[in-house]
Amino acid sequence: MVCSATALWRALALSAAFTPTSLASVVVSPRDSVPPGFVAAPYYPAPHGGWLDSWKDAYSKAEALVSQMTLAEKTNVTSGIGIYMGPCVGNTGSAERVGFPRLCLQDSALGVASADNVTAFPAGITTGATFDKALIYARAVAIGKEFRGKGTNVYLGPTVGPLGRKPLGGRNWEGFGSDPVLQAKAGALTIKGVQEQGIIATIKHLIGNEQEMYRMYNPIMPGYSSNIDDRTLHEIYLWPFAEAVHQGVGAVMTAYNAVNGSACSQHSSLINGILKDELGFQGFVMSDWLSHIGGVDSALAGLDMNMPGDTNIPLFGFSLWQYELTRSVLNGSVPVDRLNDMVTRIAAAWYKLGQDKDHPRPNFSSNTRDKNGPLYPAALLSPSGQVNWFVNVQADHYLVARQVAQDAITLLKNNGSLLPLSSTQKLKVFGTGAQVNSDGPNACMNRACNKGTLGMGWGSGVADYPYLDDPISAIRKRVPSVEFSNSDSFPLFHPTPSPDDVAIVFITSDAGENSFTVEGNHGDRDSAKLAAWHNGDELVKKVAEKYSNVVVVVHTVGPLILEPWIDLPSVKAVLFAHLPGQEAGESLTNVLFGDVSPSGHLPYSITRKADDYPDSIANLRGFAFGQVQDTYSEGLYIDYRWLNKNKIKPRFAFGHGLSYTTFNFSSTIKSVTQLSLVPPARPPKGSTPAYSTAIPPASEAIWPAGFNRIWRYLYSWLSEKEANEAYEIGSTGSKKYAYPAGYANVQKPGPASGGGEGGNAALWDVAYELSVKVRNTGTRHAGKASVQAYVQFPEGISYDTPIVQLRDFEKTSELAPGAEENVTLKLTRKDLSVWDANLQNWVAPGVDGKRYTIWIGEAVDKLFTACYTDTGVCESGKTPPV
Ligand SMILES: *[C@@H]1O[C@H](CO)[C@@H](O)[C@H](O)[C@H]1NC(C)=O
Ligand SMILES: *[C@@H]1O[C@H](CO)[C@@H](O)[C@H](O)[C@H]1NC(C)=O
Ligand SMILES: *[C@@H]1O[C@H](CO)[C@@H](O)[C@H](O)[C@H]1NC(C)=O
Ligand SMILES: *[C@@H]1O[C@H](CO)[C@@H](O)[C@H](O)[C@H]1NC(C)=O
Ligand SMILES: *[C@@H]1O[C@H](CO)[C@@H](O)[C@H](O)[C@H]1NC(C)=O
Ligand SMILES: *[C@@H]1O[C@H](CO)[C@@H](O)[C@H](O)[C@H]1NC(C)=O
Ligand SMILES: *[C@@H]1O[C@H](CO)[C@@H](O)[C@H](O)[C@H]1NC(C)=O
Ligand SMILES: CC(=O)N[C@H]1CO[C@H](CO)[C@@H](O)[C@@H]1O
Repeated sequence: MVCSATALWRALALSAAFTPTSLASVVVSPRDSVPPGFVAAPYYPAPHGGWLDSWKDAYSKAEALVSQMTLAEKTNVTSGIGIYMGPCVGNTGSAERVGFPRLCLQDSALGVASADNVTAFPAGITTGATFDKALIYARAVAIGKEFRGKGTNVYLGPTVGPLGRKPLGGRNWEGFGSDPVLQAKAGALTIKGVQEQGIIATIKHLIGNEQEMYRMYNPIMPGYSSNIDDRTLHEIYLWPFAEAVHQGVGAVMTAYNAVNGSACSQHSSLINGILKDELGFQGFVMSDWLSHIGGVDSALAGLDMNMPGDTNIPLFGFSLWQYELTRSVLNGSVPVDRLNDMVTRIAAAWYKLGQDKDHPRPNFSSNTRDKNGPLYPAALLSPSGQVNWFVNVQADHYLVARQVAQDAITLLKNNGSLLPLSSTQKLKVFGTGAQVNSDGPNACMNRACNKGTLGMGWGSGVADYPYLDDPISAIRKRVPSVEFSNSDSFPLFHPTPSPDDVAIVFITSDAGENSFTVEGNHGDRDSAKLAAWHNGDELVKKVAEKYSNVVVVVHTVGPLILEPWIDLPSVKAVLFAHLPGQEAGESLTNVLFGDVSPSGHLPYSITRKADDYPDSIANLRGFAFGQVQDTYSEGLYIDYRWLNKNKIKPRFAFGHGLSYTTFNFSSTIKSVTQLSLVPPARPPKGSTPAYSTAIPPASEAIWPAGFNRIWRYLYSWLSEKEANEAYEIGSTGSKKYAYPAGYANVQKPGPASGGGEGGNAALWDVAYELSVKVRNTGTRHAGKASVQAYVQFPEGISYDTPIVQLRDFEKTSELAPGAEENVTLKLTRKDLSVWDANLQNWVAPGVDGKRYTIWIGEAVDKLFTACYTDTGVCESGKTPPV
């Protein structure tokens, strides 16, 4: 098919527009406009991996393997072979001689990208809206099986950054919602499900990638700088990454943008300090695609793999690693122990996930849907062969995909119980969003258009639909007489409906990656803002003038302003179906016609006005000469944290979601672990692999005689002359590399806040357990209840904390009327702590008998019960603080 081939040719054409001289390193002074106080402090050296017991076996196997590798083999493994040079979106070099294969790294977080016969799962935001841990995990198991079935090694997901700070942000929909704990738990369960299938998961993007525009470094402009204070980083944006590391994630991807003025792909305090030392990350760190801007500097700052191998202007056959990394080691600039650590981390992740045993090789091509094609498309003149084997990996995964889509559907309003509908109902459907794009669901490259049913956003975070079960087809199965106006305008001549007729209006809002502009939106919703696309709000109003019973179904990447029509008396019901993926139809009709009660809950707040948020959140950062500055001046206060603090009533609060039935919750709390002010002292680091630190001989770096190179393919070898020259510098020290200020090469013991995967292991001690008995108190409908636990910190502590913060959630199974179920929620030491930037540790400020209140409810504005940590009592009927 044309999609990826077109992408390839576009990229080739793009590369031709640059002359090689423009490849000179980015000429910018990256820190000149960073606001005072924000610093990217040096943190060196890169911590060696292997010091944690949970990775010991993998590291000893990796050590045995890496000690057999030559210099050129080692550098080969750390780098991609070039964009469009292999079957996957990222392909590393190999060390076949010692049995280490090329690794296949593949998008996307919602299914195998650019491949046939796969499932297009619901997006992350939809998955988050289920608030259902078992379902989040089940989706991940299915995704992992598909990535394995296609022969990939690395799943480029889950996405937890962007976290959803800015409602207009383009890629929020790839993640799970605008709350760190929702992102953390959904991310960790996704990693668990995927990695149990032997696929390395990649938590991304580290960090502060909260808008799309101006994210990338290019020869004239650096990527924007997200300026984040230490406490906000720890308590909001880093929280899901810590949980991912705690879950044993194998890979981390850095973000395009900078943090505090330093590019994330070479940010020493971020990668070396926070990720590898404090969080104890043992896997490998890769760059986002084409964000590699410094060769030696990124290696020193802790990057382990560059993707897809090219410089940030691809397709010239140039890399800052591969042959350059070989040179940097020979000339002594990158210490040998750093390269050994890079390779060992990659090999250890490979062993940890069991990929040394019977792991399939890629049997599909991201570059073409044809059976045969070029083996190295970017080489232009490439040998051809079979590249697609059309392995069907879908199994029965449509079932879990449909379940997620269905259980995510969020009923915002249901006045007069218009829903569920009866199948004898006279129905009229409006809006192009009800029917699949007439050119086919995959007609637009990377889904970069908004035509027909919107099942996912656009960019690299997509998969091809095997089919799209659209809403109108599913509705027709229930109500064959349904009439459909496949237009986003209200028909000029429309017969007057009778008072009982029901109209369903489909509206959409799309967003995606900055590599494509759709209807004036540069990834972010910079043009459409928070209004429905295609005049959808106008359509709803017109329909509501004629019909007295209107249901609005919204397929959206995130929040919208619903004020133009939400209070109209005839707009009786509103369903957010989020981005359902391929199973958009039946999942919706199951809810519309009452086979199941809706049980989705909003993974973000819906405000009445866009500027209910402060400027730093409400607006995107626009063009600036030099570096665009995005300063997180709102600190911890995003989404409901901000609204609560500022007493702004949203239209629909975070967590809101109605059901056809009602539930009663009754809770008890019990203390499990007595907390201390700070966690107990961490254990010292264990030992790490020990290799020779001598610069290897130049002979390990030289092209094999008579090697037949593929044009523009990235190799790790040097000519004999180059290798000897570099070795001469390295062995004599005749030239010194200009190391960054603060550079050192003595391993550190690691900070007090570290010690285990994700941080000090004691942070995951369970402090309190809550048992919540949930009863379906309705008489007609079965339903699933969402139970959410929010912490309110003690009064009178010396830290300013958001009024309430989500800390755990559970969902019941489907409860028949009268039935009950007990769910258990847990609060850890970390859940009850704040990050003290002076102490550089987590502090539980309420240990001396102060009262934490744990609020149990089904949304941040529906908190039914207060449980007190000091007395162990739970009370219903208290007035919640928000
Ligand atoms: C960014 O700067 C702030 C303010 O100095 C500091 O608290 C924080 O630790 C810095 N973050 C990183 C990742 O360098
Ligand atoms: C690097 O990887 C490529 C691709 O697998 C392979 O052709 C080449 O021989 C490898 N180089 C070394 C030094 O093993
Ligand atoms: C494709 O993957 C399957 C496993 O799903 C494996 O059995 C097969 O060998 C692979 N095909 C190729 C050509 O590698
Ligand atoms: C070593 O090689 C790297 C890669 O080409 C280069 O950036 C660095 O400046 C060199 N170091 C010395 C001391 O020449
Ligand atoms: C619900 O409908 C009733 C009449 O059926 C009306 O009085 C009331 O204002 C409506 N409420 C909302 C929130 O639309
Ligand atoms: C649940 O039922 C109990 C006992 O009937 C009652 O006291 C309590 O207020 C109810 N709670 C909620 C949240 O409705
Ligand atoms: C739920 O827990 C309560 C109190 O611990 C117990 O009495 C009840 O039997 C449990 N209900 C179910 C359905 O397990
Ligand atoms: C079962 C199935 O969907 N098979 C498809 C796999 O992909 C090839 C090529 O796109 C199709 O022809 C098959 O129908």
